[in-house]
Amino acid sequence: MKISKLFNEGGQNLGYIAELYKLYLTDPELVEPRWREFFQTFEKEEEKNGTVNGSSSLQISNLEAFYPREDKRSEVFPAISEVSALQERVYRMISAFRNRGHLKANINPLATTEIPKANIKDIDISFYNFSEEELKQEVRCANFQNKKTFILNQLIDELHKVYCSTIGLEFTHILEEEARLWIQQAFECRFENGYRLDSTWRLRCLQKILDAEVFENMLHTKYIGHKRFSLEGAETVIPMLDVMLQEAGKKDVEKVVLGMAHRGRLNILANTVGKPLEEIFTEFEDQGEQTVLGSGDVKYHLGFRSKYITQSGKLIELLLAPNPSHLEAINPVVEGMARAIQDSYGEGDKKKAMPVLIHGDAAFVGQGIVYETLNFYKLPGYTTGGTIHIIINNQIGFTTNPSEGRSTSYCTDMAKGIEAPVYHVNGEDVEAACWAVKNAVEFRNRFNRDVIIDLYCYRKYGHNEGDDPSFTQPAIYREIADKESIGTIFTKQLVSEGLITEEEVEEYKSSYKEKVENAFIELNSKPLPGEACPIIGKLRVYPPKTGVEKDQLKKIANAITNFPENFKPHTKLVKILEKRKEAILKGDLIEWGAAEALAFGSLLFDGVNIRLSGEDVARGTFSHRHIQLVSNEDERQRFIPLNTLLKEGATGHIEVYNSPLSEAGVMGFEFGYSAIDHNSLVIWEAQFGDFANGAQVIIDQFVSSSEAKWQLRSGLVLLLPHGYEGQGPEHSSARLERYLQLCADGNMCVCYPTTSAQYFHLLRRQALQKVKRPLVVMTPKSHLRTKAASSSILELEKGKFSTVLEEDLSPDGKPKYLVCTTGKIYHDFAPLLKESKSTSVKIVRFEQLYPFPDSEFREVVRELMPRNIFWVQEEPQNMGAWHYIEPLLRKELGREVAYIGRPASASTATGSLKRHLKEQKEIVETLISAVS
Ligand SMILES: Cc1ncc(C[n+]2csc(CCOP(=O)(O)OP(=O)(O)O)c2C)c(N)n1
Repeated sequence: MKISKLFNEGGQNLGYIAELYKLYLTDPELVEPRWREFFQTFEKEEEKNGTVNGSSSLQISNLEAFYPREDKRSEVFPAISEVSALQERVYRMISAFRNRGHLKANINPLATTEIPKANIKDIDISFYNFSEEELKQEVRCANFQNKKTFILNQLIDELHKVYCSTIGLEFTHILEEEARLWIQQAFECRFENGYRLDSTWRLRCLQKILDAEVFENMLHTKYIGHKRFSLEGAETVIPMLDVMLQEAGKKDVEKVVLGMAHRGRLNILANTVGKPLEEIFTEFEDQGEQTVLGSGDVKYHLGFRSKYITQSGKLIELLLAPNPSHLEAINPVVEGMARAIQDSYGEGDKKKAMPVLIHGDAAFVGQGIVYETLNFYKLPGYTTGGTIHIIINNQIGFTTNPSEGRSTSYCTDMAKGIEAPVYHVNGEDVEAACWAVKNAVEFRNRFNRDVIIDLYCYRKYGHNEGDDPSFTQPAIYREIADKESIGTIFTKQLVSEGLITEEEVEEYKSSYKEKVENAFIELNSKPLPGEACPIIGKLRVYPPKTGVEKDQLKKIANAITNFPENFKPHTKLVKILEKRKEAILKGDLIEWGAAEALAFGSLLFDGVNIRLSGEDVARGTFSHRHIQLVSNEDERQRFIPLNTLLKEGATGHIEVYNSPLSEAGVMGFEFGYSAIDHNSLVIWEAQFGDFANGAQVIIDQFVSSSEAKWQLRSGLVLLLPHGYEGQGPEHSSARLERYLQLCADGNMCVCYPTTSAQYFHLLRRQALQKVKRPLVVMTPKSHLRTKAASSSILELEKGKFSTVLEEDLSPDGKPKYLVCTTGKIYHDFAPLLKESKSTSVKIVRFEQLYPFPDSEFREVVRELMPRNIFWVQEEPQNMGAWHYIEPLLRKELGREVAYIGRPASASTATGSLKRHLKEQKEIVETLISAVS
């Protein structure tokens, strides 16, 4: 008989059996041996019948179908309780508390707000119909608190104490058994195993809370109405971070990378990260006008580096990453930074650097980038061995209530998808919060998984200090106005425990106040700094040597097909790679993919590590790269032939990661990586350049502006396939115009190379350049393998990256027309111009658009007196480089420049191939007739 059939025929016991079976699936030990045997027998039978996977009748989800709906359970259960044994009801109860006890936990410090929860009956003891007699009996307890048996009454008390106190733990969704059982045991036994902080630590926590409180009070009185995004209502975070760092120190953590938004940031900077108070106040006084490099940023976005010494004398380096206003955008950046630090320790060592992300409740549930980042936790290219997440859950987002901001019960619910344990903690219970964070660090260290602490608290003021929150949340704010501060509550607790007196607390507060006052005095007695600092300054590229000796190129060519004897890639692929190798060895034309392999290989000889990531980058979207090969016999085996260059004397290595299908998350990660590791060439490639706008926040807030705002430099390369080939509106344009619009102060480099040699030298220039700035490259699709875009080996050996390429097609060296252009359209019109005998044209290709190569351009147009000047592009007039370059050309040439290209358009490209071809033909014909 199938289990499903049994359930169908199970009549009124159906729900009960289903529940037992659920319990059995969680852990077979949780059900009585006779039930265990019973389920095992049926499983075996189903396996034999081959129905386990086919019919999925053993799946929980299937069982749900048989399980009575919530409102029917109470009807089913009384009937069962009459027939079933006490022990089975006890197991059911334990399971209910482990699964759903958090719903009854006392985690909300506010009475006027409600945590939206389903009405679950089985965490109510009356549900189990225990008689007076039964309550006194000894029962088995499914290993609860590591014990075999309990008196039922005591068991019920303990279940409440463990699962329904000020921490509500969600952990039963963790499928990895060892991790699940570890956390279960740690949580159930916490009161016996060091839950309470010792008196020294309790006092230290009180100090931290008082520091946090006094700091906010001082700012409140000194800078009335200034935005500071106070931490008040969530001061518990400060001792939590302190405990977290202590615990991290014990677990061999040497570096912590912190990312957080505005809420409480100044407080954390002052009281955790240790930014000098004077510096913080300077920012309040806005004295930075004189000192800030670049544009600077508002005070609550700035980062800081410092050193934290644990009680046992261990030094931990802290890096609080600067972040933009865009909530949660910092998440992947912090992960990338942490990964870069971890990689610097050597392969696989994820323990020494720990990422910590502090979130807001509304942003955590609302911003998609949160999930994109959570999804990294186990991926080889992106894991950081687990992240500690702390949510400052003040139960409001600006003026929006949770009921308006999420469909889930908790703001953390999506984190269950990555099997992270979630601790919902009452922010007014300082010790509970400290235990949670300690346990979280231990869990991360053991299981390399993310952990989430959802700190339920409140926000004392409005969204910022100028807002009146009672316009929109009058009842909540009436309650908050009457609340005792966390400092007061904790002081009372420690006073009642006899650890400290009220007078000592007041004395301590005064001494901290004095410290803050002194910082003000110090600040105001200092004269303002004199000279304003320059902005970041024009990017002037002092090109390193990028040509590569033929011998080295040959070594790299040989490596392209160098894989172990027992590793057999697809035979067709071997032929392609052999052909690539032969082309290089024989000195034939080098296509794009080969030039890229040669650039990468040569950089390995220069000691540069390469990290390439993006969707399907290992093969390449257009099947042009094949940098990492897959064994034809065992798909799990992968091999990167270029890494065999190590044996030839190369000292760098290359890592290639097919990324998740995410743009913002992955680009953010690579940005973070590249901001920390300036010695590696870090490349993110878009599947098609069009998709990069999914990462617009990362491009706008980090790639283009991080140096101006925060002096945070990155050498990230964005490879963006771009070009009009009739593939429709979403496979044509990387939106070159957007990048050009973002360029100023030498913040980054935007290039559109037209040959494989140019691409080769560009990559090498980027990697070898000392001063790092991001590089955006429009890369080809249809020209990946064409002769037109291929180069000779000599160009790789001797050449360099030319920002401008010129061709004089005039018969007498006195061209009548100047045709300026960039990128792929050159390959469409140049052959026709070259064929036409009647043209007298000079073509100038801008291979680098920004920084504008003014002197190189001047050089090629010197003494030129053209009759007409044209700019040719294939993008519509409101897109591409036109609006950027037109004023520059006009300034350089002192003349009007005529536009040839598609008219302005709302959409990037047509969806019709025929229409595309017609449009493309028209552009070329217009040009030919204009210059004929
Ligand atoms: C991506 C983004 N959208 C909108 C905003 C504007 N904004 C700033 S704070 C805030 C509310 C944030 O609520 P929550 O995440 O709960 O943090 P809290 O301010 O309550 O600490 C909003 C909507 C923003 N900064 N970033």
